[in-house]
Amino acid sequence: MTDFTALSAEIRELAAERGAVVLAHNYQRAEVQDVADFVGDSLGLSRRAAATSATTIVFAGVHFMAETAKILAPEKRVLLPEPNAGCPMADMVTGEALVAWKERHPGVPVVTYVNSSAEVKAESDVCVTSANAVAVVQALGASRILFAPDKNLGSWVARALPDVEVVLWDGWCPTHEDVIPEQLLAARAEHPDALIMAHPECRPEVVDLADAVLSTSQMLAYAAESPADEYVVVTESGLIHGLHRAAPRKRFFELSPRILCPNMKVTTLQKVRDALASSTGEVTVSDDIRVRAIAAVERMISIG
Ligand code: CIZ
Ligand code: SF4
Repeated sequence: MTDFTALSAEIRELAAERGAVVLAHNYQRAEVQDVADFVGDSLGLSRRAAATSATTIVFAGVHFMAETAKILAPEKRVLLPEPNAGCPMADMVTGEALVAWKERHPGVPVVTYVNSSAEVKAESDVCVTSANAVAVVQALGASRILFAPDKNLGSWVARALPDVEVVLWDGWCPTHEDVIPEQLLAARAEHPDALIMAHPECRPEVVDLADAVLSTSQMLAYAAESPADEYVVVTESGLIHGLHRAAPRKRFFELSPRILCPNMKVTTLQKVRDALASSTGEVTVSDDIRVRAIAAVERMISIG
């Protein structure tokens, strides 16, 4: 095993020197999670970014997450250690394409998953996360909505709220879309006493086989609070590290093959160190887009 001790110490020293805070997403490499000041989901981390007194935020995650932090904390410098860390799902819709879609459905509110660019958020009425999508859409009270970009999360909302017609954008997370029902059936056979927790970015036929459908933050809370001792975890592999921290005496099983998001794994300790040392990878959002994007994010926060 690589010894990360020296690099981690250097990162902590640099962060203190520069007045920086290091945030890491639940899907990051274990050693990157361990060096961070806070680990969490994209919205939780963005709220940390807004609340911290630090002037620089190093965001170990993917581009849309750093952008969301910048939207909520515009006066701070937000650094993405690996600028090529993107999200293929977020890239499946552009602001321009969303505007054209809205024009075909005049007057129908646009509900957008936080896994989207600032430009797309700016064209949306309200954002949602996987933790609050059902609650936010319910509170919206509309009989028909447009939902982008994740068709799987949108289908989950539609099934939870049969009175709402959900028009789906054709987007998906390649990492979660790859999970097939047979993998869950095999895990169920191998671990008959375990509860299966699945992320709503998985296909409906996968979600149907789970005992609980949860966001990453919800999985952490569920595993800590539920009386069960064993869990099968159907989301990106990085969450296993956090689950062991949240519930140290419980057992967590992954599917085979493992669920991995390559974009979440490109950020290494070296890259976090380099971003801190040379202030590289700054993420910016133009004022015009930011003001409209924050309205959609704040509407979610106020109703979710
Ligand atoms: O919102 C997030 O951080 C993502 C991508 C997943 C989740 O369920 O927390
Ligand atoms: Fe995007 Fe999926 Fe990777 Fe999350 S796990 S960053 S939704 S590709």
